[in-house]
Amino acid sequence: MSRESLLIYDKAAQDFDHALPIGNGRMGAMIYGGVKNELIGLNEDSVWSGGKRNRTDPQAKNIYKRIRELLSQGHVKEAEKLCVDRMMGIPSNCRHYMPLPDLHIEHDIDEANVSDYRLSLDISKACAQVSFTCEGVRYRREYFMSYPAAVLAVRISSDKPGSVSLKAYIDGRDDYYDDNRPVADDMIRLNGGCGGKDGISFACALKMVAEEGARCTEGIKLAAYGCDSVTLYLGARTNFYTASYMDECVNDVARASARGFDALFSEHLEDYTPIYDRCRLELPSNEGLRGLFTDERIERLKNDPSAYDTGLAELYFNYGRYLMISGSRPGTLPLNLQGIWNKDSWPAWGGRYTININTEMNYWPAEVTALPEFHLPLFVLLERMREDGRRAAREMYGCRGFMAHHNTDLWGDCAPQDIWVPATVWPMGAAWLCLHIMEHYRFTQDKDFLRRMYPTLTESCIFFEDYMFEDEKGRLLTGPSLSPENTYISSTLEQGNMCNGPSMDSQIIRQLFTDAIDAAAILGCADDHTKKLAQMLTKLPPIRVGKYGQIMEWAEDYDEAEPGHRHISQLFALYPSDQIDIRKTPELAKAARATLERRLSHGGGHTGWSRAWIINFWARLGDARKVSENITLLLSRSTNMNMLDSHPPFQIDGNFGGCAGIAEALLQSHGKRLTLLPALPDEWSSGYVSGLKARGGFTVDMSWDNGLLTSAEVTALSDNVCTISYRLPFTVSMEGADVALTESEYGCSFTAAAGKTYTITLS
Ligand code: FUC
Repeated sequence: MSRESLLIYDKAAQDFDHALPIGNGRMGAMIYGGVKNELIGLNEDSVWSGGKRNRTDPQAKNIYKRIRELLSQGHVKEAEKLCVDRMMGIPSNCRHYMPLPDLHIEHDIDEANVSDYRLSLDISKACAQVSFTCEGVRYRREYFMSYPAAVLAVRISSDKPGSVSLKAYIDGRDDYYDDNRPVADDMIRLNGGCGGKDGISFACALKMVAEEGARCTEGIKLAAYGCDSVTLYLGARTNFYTASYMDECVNDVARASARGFDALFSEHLEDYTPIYDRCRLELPSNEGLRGLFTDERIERLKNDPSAYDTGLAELYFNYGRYLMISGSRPGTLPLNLQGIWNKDSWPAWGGRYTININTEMNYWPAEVTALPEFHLPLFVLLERMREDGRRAAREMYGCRGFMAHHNTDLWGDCAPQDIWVPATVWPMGAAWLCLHIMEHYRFTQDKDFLRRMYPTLTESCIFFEDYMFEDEKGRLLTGPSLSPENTYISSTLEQGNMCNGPSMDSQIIRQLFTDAIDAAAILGCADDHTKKLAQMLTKLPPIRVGKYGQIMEWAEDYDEAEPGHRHISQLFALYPSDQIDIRKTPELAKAARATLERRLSHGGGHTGWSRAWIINFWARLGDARKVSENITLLLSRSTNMNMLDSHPPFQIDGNFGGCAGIAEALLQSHGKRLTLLPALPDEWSSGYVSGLKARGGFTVDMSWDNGLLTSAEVTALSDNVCTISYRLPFTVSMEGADVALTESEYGCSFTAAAGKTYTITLS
């Protein structure tokens, strides 16, 4: 078996959903592969629509408790009206993401005579290629985005000297750039801005190096005639990162061109490949299917509901990791709704950080698939949110601490977003993001990180200490709030969104307080505040089972107006949290299953991200068949031909959620145990995975055959108790010697020593 790492097509992309993404974390490019007119869509992650601002409405403070009261009394419509009138942001939207101009290459080719066309993306090398034959000459274009050199490099060559003639230029929406002209006889620079005096300004520089032949500038274009090969270097910088952005992008391309394409490409491979290779998955793949073009493989699944393509699932996993490495790096902004790849001046949902599921989902595979440092940009944004989140807490709710609603932007805006009752007034955004702190610690065991982020975690808890209220039953509830985007039907048959104490809020707060208490214990800094959190935990409403045997979504056992709704927020407790666990809370796990079955039987899972979440749920419930079915549905119904996730439209969260779901089928490490192959689909009967990470700081390599584990190795990062759970008995050895095991309710435990590798063998 070899890894699935190639996306390949026999035609150029006609639209964005066929174009292939490359990126260096900060800059992104979509390669369309046109023969005569090549279009390369460009992005830079800090190109957003404007500057930082304060949108909180202090009037909210005078009204939110009244809204809470109205909701308790069942006056839902009145409460919702007051919310819309008095609790929205001023103005109502955060900033939104925008594209850079495009790079165009006009290749002097007789398109009518082109044959043997190929467009491909090799994700094991993070480079794209276009090749074709025209009038007996074979042409090749190679594209990669270098992280170390901070440039896009494109080489156009052929097997016949003197046959490359082309023009290259950068252009796009001219309402947002001021200047686009040659700054040297081989370089063009475009300067632009996105509006507002404190807004984002950017510059792109394009440099051409030609081998033999002639080269000149023609207006805004760089032209090459009769060359052996032409290499283009493109740099982009913004004032978000540096005041000298105009000079820096010129320096980037000057430095890169001085070193040359081959040297940059070797450096790129040295940078990229070790990260990509940290984790390897090999599933049985069918050679016949491997011979098909990628769009044919996806079409095949669309056309035949009973078909599956294990190799494509493997490719989807590898692609998720590729997109994370290419879409964000330490020091850049986190992945937004489109990662960094966006063509629209006004993208769907503004291409923002939607933090009622989507941004969190982007980071689900980061730890388990061995990309922990790629998680870090999220924490930088979280830190940036604290200032605005404090203001929102203080001015809108009269509370200490910090909080955010359901969106944020590059500046960390925390005020309400949109004027949309089903989503806008939801106080949980910052809290959910804060759960990533302990998650990063559990995998990496990085105490310094935890120490640095602990104040953020506790500051989020402090908001809820002030904000929650005790109802007549003595329960601590949030409100006014909602269960993200879903509508209930009350006992009086009234429909509503706003409510007090939706289940997801209590589940997030339970995890938040538990994380803060655990972090304090690890850091040895527990105090009276930690004790208070422990007391408050006992007053949070428990997870409850409703009339359909389902996990209740709201504090009352309401029906849903749309029982197949894409959000399944009440199962937050099953994944990503582990408050519902098949071993520890079997009754709740049964109710979680009923919840999923109810959602799915009403057409649930219709967006890519929702389907991806469902895969993770089934994996946690140990249902391999459902995992397999839903992976196929994700591939066939919610995957564009370039393998990017489709909401529709393109939204990258499903790629990451799906990647995490595949990992979750192979290894789980919640509930203080490592469960090996917990939901292995029958079609993945034999396989191999290495480098998966587990909570507690373990690295896991495994092989299996006929659906059964053949060997597993667990390497410990630090001294720690390791509990292994597998459905058959096993022994553990280290350096050839047996390791004594203690049986516990959920597996067999031993004390692992830092740096040692333990071999698990079936007995
Ligand atoms: C939430 C979801 C939508 C979409 C948007 C970006 O509002 O309900 O489906 O993913 O975020």
